[in-house]
Amino acid sequence: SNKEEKQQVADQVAGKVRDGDVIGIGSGSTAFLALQAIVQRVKEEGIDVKGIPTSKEAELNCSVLGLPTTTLIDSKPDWGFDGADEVDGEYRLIKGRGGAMLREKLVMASAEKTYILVDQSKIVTRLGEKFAVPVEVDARAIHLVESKLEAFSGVTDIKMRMAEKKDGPVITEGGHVILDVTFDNIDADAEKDLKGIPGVVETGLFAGYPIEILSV
Ligand code: DER
Repeated sequence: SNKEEKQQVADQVAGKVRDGDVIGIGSGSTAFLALQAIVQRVKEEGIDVKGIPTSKEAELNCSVLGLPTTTLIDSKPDWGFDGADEVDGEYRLIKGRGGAMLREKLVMASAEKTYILVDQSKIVTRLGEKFAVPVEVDARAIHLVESKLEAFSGVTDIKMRMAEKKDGPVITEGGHVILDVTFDNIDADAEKDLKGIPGVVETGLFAGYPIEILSV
């Protein structure tokens, strides 16, 4: 089952921990299983490991589970792990279902390597097949960004991500809003071109980062 698959890759990640490691801690349900497995090893072996969380969710989980943490200001991750919503044949990712792509990308870009933990349901032949690409936008730039996106190659739909447990839009940890952008084709320059639009803070497109896919 995909729960067992997720647990298998989580255990695989825990096996990679070395004493003294500073590890980027990913967000989402699969990363949470890996964090639990890592903390279990840290406690059993009494090794010195610090985490750099990629979201408030990950920060809270580290605190509850008892993993010491540090920040990108004070430290650099030796390696990291994170989940993904889609992985294509060129190892490009869509992430950000959890809305944490800004911090996730900063940690992934800072680490030597990030293990991407996925079950088979995340592997796609066409990137964008199942998920829209979240684009984090400074709310003051919504009209500017939407107008630029409408002229963007491959864009078929743009939707503001609305909150479920509060009125109005989802507000990210950075204080921004998210436009979920559906593509029927995501070309090689899409991540760079999206970031080139004034007001775009980050996107859930991750291409060309040092990653290794762990999937079962
Ligand atoms: O939001 C994120 O980027 C998460 O990593 C997400 O893409 C994967 O979460 P899951 O492991 O719960 O599917």
